[in-house]
Amino acid sequence: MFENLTDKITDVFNKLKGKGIIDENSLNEALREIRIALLESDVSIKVAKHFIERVKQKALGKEVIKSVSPSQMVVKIVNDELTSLLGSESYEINLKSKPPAIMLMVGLQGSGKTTTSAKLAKWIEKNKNKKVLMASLDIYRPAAQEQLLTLGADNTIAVLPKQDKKKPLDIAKIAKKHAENNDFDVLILDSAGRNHVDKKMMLEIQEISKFSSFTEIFFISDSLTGQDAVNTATIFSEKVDLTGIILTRLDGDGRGGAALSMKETINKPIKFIGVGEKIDDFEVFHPDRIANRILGMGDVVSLVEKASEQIDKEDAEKLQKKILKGKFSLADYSKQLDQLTNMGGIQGFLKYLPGMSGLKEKVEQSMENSDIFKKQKAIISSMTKKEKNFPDIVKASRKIRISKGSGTSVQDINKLLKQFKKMSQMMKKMGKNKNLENMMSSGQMGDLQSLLNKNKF
Ligand SMILES: Nc1nc2c(ncn2[C@@H]2O[C@H](COP(=O)(O)OP(=O)(O)OP(=O)(O)O)[C@@H](O)[C@H]2O)c(=O)[nH]1
Ligand SMILES: [Mg+2]
Repeated sequence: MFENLTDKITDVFNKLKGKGIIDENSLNEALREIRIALLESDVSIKVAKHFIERVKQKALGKEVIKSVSPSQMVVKIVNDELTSLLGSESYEINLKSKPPAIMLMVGLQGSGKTTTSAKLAKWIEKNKNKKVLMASLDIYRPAAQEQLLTLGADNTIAVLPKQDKKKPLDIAKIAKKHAENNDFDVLILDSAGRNHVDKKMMLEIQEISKFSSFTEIFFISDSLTGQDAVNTATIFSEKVDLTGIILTRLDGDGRGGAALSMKETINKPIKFIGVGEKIDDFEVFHPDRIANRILGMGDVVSLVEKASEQIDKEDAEKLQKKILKGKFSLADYSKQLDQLTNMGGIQGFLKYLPGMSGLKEKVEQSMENSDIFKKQKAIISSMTKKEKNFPDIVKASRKIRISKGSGTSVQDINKLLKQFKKMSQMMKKMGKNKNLENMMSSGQMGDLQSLLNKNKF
């Protein structure tokens, strides 16, 4: 899986590597080729288009860090966007429920539901130390229930005995009772394969999905079916309340498009992947590792990460000095606001101020109110250099000019100036007081805390 994409993207990066400077033309050319590579890998047109737009936006707006080359920066940006396309973080399986935590496996015929039920059961027993029961709701395919019983026997996983002449919904209820009576922590219900055009079968799964509360309803998807997998997932997600996706056959030679389009299209995380026919061929889905596998450039990525950490650290230290000397200007403040969108900005710098780490959470809360920050940034960008350094000179006529230039009101400007003044005073106080730890505990920081609480920082 992904080999073709890896080869194509490696080619693009190799071409870029030869260039000292990456201008907009060569960036466009590289992105065009990456876009084609994505489409050839069966990524949907919309997803590929958005992906390229995001990479371009980031690449053009990014300052190149001195110790890395422009092409290395592009690798890092593509890597980050690829990771975010795949889902950014690994999701934990949800076992939070009064036992049994019930999970339902749904999907098209032959997508891997039964095999995956057993793999998941084994995984939960091994990694979460829980007692798992499986039950087959497939009364349609001959020997379907036996298939699950055999898988259970071969791998020492408990399975509900075969149920004759029962409807799937009844079997689900029996299985739940059985799990409750026998102290099982988890119940995995394997449903019969169905086609989304089969109304009766879709109605049935809808009904089953509502008979009890489920901690997980997994859509089991064959990654070899590419874009079709995404279309089917969309239809299923409209009918049942999916909590996640398990992609099977990632060991196959498909092109990987399903993995890349799934999250963005149906906004459900991929939680696990099947990578073979055996019971242990099953893994938690780690978007960063898959991105790394696709790009095959982990070393470049970590090089850029280290270099940017260093820059962040240097910036933060410079800022810290300014603050402690009482030389923090509105321009510095605006720069910090810029970084807020990248995260790690103010928080990153708070990290380097002794005693300030406790405020991180508050800053995070206040970050949510980014409209204020946008306004403030607009105001500051309409100021002259002198005004940014000496805000006291901003009087009536200047305020009117700035408000026109930034599309804000004089009141907004007053608010910002007042807030900044308070902030500067506090920072000066901090500069004089060597022991910030003491300041925090003696309550002198109360002012700053309450400012943050009110989202005014
Ligand atoms: N290579 C590979 N094969 C897989 C994987 N997952 C499932 N399979 C194979 O796919 C085939 C079908 O799997 P099942 O688990 O029976 O599929 P199902 O969705 O239960 O099928 P129905 O119940 O008929 O709808 C089996 O031969 C499995 O061994 C995987 O991750 N990799
Ligand atoms: Mg099956």
